[in-house]
Amino acid sequence: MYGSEKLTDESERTAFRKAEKKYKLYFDNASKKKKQPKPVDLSEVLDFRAILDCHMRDGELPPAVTLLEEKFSCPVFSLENRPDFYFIPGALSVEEQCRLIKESLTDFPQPPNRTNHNAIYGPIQDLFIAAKEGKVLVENNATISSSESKSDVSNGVDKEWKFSLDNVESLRHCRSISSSTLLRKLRWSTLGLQFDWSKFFIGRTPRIPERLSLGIPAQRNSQRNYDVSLPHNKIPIALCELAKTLAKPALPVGVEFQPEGAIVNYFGLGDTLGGHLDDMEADWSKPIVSLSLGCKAIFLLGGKSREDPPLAMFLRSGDVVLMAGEARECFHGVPRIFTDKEHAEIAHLEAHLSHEDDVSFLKYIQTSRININIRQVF
Ligand SMILES: O=C(O)CCC(=O)C(=O)O
Repeated sequence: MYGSEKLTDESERTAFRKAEKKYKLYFDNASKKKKQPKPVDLSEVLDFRAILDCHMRDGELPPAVTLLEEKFSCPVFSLENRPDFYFIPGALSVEEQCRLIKESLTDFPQPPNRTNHNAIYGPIQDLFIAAKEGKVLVENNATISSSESKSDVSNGVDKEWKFSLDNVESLRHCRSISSSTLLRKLRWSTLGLQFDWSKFFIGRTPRIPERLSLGIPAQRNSQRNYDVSLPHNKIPIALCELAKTLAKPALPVGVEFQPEGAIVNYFGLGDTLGGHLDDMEADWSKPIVSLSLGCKAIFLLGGKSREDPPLAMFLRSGDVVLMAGEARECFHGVPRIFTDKEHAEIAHLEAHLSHEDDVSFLKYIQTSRININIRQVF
């Protein structure tokens, strides 16, 4: 599901794959200078911000787009041919976006929450701070001469890793990796009930590809991969309250969303999230509340089969998507993020993170996108 797989003939087989290939980042090899992204035709990408602007000026909505009147404090759009899918452009204030970006990099990946690094390095404490301080993560069986934090890391199996400030020369005989590389390779972390992605994926390849690639309608696999025995903290209250409020347009009046688990996805240039279904929760009438932060992305919303041609739409920082009911049976994914100045559309974040204390957050988000998707598990 994560990463960029080799596009073989297989990739051309379904309408979903064709769309992924159309929007994916490719570089122009012809250019001798700096690698240039190949131009892509974005004319068919649905732009809900432009639709919102047009609506504010009393303009007409595109034929398949509907505005849900009086459903929420800001305009909520739905799509005629994709029931139970909701798009709330600019739902998050710039303050909320910046707070969530900071939490996604500092608090959310902290143990006992799990990340994609757990499988190799065990739980890692304070990765963002370590990256800021230029620390190196070193396998513990090596002799390290100088001071450093004790047992920052332990995978609970057979290896221990800890952060060191030592220079590269003294670490020559140790297995080590810089924390800035680890931060760049951070792909996901989980909040609340822990979802052990490593049981589901080997590296970047799904273990049960038939479910993800053949367009088989998903079964309700409640708690299939949530491991309630894994130590976990509840989802932070502020995020819980935000998700409860945002979920309202997708729920009947009087029904409350109960956030129990969340996945934070981190995207850098060239990273993709392949077409998939989220079928691990018990009750699909409850929405997935999905928040976009940082660089702009293209989101593909397909149908119940990979053969159904997906709709492409832009996701900008502050946009919120809700997928409930029938929409939960639709394949979806992220084939592209834009990190260049013209397309990333993060000027409001740059202005808000301009204080010198925020420079490390700003640097990260200028080339990254973060998605937080919050779920009711039971
Ligand atoms: O990044 C996004 O906007 C979508 C995330 C998603 O589909 C997922 O984590 O299941």
